[in-house]
Amino acid sequence: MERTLILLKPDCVQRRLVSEVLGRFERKGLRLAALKLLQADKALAERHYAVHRERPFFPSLVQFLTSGPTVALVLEGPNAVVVARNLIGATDGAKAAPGTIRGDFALSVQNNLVHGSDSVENAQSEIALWFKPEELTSFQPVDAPWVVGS
Ligand code: IDP
Ligand code: MG
Repeated sequence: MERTLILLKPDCVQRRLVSEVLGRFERKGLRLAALKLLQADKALAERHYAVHRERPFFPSLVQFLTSGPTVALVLEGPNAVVVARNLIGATDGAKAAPGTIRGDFALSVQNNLVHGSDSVENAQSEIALWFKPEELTSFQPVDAPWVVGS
């Protein structure tokens, strides 16, 4: 069982696509372990995207992530990291495959609606960055034998 950090970025909230995007993860069978709406400050955005700090788009990216509220969530399930990344699609919305979240709703490389952790290791540090341990829950959905198999 894995956990991954998902951000519904400010463009997703502004465009009222939160329920659509969250619904795709839920319908896949991933389950919520944590969920909140918050305004990210510059320090949080810079830490979240620290790996990109030398890239030319970094200032614009930090500005974007702090430009409005973000929905942060933790999803749990078998192979949650790669499953979520596949649902999200390629970084550039204009090139992302139809059927993926970005392929269906994004046209921009920066304003691409959603973040998903790219490895189990990064998921753990990103979850710790956005959530306190007591904000995380774990439960067994009643339909788990039907979704995951036994
Ligand atoms: P990912 O979100 O698909 O993992 P990354 O390469 O990790 O993509 O980039 C992090 C975020 O930075 C992207 O989701 C996007 O918002 C932004 N970004 C990536 N490449 C560019 C670019 O070339 N110009 C502007 N923004 C970019
Ligand atoms: Mg990335």
